[in-house]
Amino acid sequence: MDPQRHAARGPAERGLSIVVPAYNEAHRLPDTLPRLIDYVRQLREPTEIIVVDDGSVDGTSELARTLGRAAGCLTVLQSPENHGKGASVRRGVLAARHPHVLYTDADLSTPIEQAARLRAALAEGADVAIGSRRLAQSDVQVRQPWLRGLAGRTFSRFVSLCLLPGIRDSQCGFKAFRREAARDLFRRQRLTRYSFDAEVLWLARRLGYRVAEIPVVWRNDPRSQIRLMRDSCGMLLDLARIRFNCWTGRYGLGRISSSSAPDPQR
Ligand SMILES: Nc1nc2c(ncn2[C@@H]2O[C@H](COP(=O)(O)OP(=O)(O)O)[C@@H](O)[C@H]2O)c(=O)[nH]1
Ligand SMILES: [Mg+2]
Repeated sequence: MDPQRHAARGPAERGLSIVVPAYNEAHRLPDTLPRLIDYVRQLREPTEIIVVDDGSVDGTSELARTLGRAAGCLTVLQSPENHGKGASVRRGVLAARHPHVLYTDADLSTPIEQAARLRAALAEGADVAIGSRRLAQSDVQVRQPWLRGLAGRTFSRFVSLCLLPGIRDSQCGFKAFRREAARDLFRRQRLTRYSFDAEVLWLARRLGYRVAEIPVVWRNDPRSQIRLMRDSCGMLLDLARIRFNCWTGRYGLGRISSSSAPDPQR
């Protein structure tokens, strides 16, 4: 592993890109975007907000442009068709310009102020810092409905058993990356729907990036777009796809140099 890559990082890394995947979010953006814009204004460092509209049919893009016009820090990337949350996060992350890249769900179930916790972990040497609802210090103030919560916990446990030992919550929609790590990981990403988080974290470990799981606040917004039965089955199939993609060389892992090989301690 390259020690330079993991050295503590200082003020050179000022600058934050916030990516918001948005599928039919016209009902939530009037609350979400002003909160994000207020937050980035307070930071006093280079910032941008990238809304990725994934083929919405409710005027999400137009509304985002209107809400962001005065702020001058908001970009809207619009896809004509729906490609999935994973595809949209990828598009936003690859367009990001600042050294810290964070993605958040449009409902801000994790308040954006929690970004400071993830960025502190990046500043201390992590390449990837993931929000978690399942650590002792996590503060879940409004829970998901019990069936949705049970499905989420079961999936996370399954991911932890099969792919990501030691990671308690792979699915929280609030994650931050150092930009170079993000570009490397999201260029390799293949899954376009909800399991992309697990895929990106699995790739991060395989490539020797340092992943930190950080407790965050969570206030669930009940207006979920996930369709439990359909999406749960698809997500389980996706986990098998990660193994398949690995065997068939689709992640380009054969090109990992010995200096970036996975750390067997993790
Ligand atoms: N781009 C994209 N985003 C999606 C899609 N489905 C959901 N999202 C986004 O994913 C995020 C999480 O969705 P949400 O409904 O809050 O899911 P939950 O809280 O996990 O039940 C939101 O920002 C949605 O707009 C999709 O098909 N494409
Ligand atoms: Mg949500």
